[in-house]
Amino acid sequence: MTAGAQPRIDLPRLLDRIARLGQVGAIEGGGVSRLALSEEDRLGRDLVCGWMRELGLAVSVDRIGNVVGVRAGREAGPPVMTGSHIDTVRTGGRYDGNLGVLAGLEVMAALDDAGIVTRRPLAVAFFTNEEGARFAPDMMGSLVFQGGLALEDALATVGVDGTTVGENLRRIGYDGPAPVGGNRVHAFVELHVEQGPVLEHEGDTIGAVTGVQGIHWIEFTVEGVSNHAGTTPMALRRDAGLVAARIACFARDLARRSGGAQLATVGQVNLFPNLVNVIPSRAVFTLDLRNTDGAALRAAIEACLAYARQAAREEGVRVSHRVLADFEPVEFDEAVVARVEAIARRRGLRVRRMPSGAGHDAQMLARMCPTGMVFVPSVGGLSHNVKEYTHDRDIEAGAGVLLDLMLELSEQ
Ligand code: HGY
Ligand code: MN
Ligand code: MN
Repeated sequence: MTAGAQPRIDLPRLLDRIARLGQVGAIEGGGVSRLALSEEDRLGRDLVCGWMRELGLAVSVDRIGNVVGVRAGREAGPPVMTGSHIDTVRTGGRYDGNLGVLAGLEVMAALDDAGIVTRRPLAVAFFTNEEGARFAPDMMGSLVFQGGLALEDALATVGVDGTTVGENLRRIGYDGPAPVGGNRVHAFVELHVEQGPVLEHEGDTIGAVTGVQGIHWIEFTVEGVSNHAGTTPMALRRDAGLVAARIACFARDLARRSGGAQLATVGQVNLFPNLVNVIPSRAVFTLDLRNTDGAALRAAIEACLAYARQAAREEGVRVSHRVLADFEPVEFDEAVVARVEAIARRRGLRVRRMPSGAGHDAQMLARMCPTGMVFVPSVGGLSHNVKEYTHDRDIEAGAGVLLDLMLELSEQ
């Protein structure tokens, strides 16, 4: 690291960027709706790419729309990379993903202010469609970046609105030229809001994230028979909506019986014809199953599929399913986790090791390089909610840990 002043995070500058990006797709209540590959996503991408160029980063866009800004080091070679995502769920907050990308830009700016050139190049990335709320699976861009999903399959993915990733990527102009394979990264570190209640509840400021739990998304389709709600005896019904409800209740009871490690969520339900006085002939719904224990997650998946078949037999309907996402639990690199802990302590911050409940791009990068994450507290544990909030002091603390972490990794 060339001699220079001690780099420091300029909090007002970081908060200003968070606020300005938060205006892109702003919705009532202080949140953000910036679904992957939407017009709002395009505007957000344009804004962040502009900031990358203002910082003198070499910006590349790859064929799935991942954007990487590189700051040259004294030596060439694979960069120390940070980043996250700027797409959001439809009722998202301004910190989920966005904080990690903008804190990465702030690290670059702080190094510029201090006149520091690191040994290794540094990079800030935002990956396409981390949320998976419009196009499954989630973490799609980072999965293609890592080589875990073929580009053609990703581009052909049909979203909840019936259009494909490829056509939307072209429409917003982010079907970039950079190849998606063969990426080399020295290490990847991601700053992210916890999106849960643990840090706040325990009074800790920094989470040294040990890994990410397994994630499995199933889309069920149940097909019964529409009929009149007033003339059809209960015993003669073939009610698709009922079977959907039974499967949802089974999954929740299964999770509750497992003592907390197993999570089950039915987030999306579509009934047809969805009318007050018509027995539904079709139900299409999603089941999100997660567990830190891979074997337990497999068992929960099988139990839910077996129950769905049993309920369908009992109700005389047909049930089919397709897998929308399937990711094993991931452990982050112990040396990186230990660095997060040591840096936080050196900065006088309370820190705890913890797994991540949410999926992150880091879980894909962990397949290709030493990877870790830094969490900061979410007020009230809220996320995927317009009221998502993290205190300024915690943003400053997290960005400071990220700065030191990238400096250490770039000189190692
Ligand atoms: O689903 C997740 O955990 C992430 O927000 N994509
Ligand atoms: Mn996120
Ligand atoms: Mn999210």
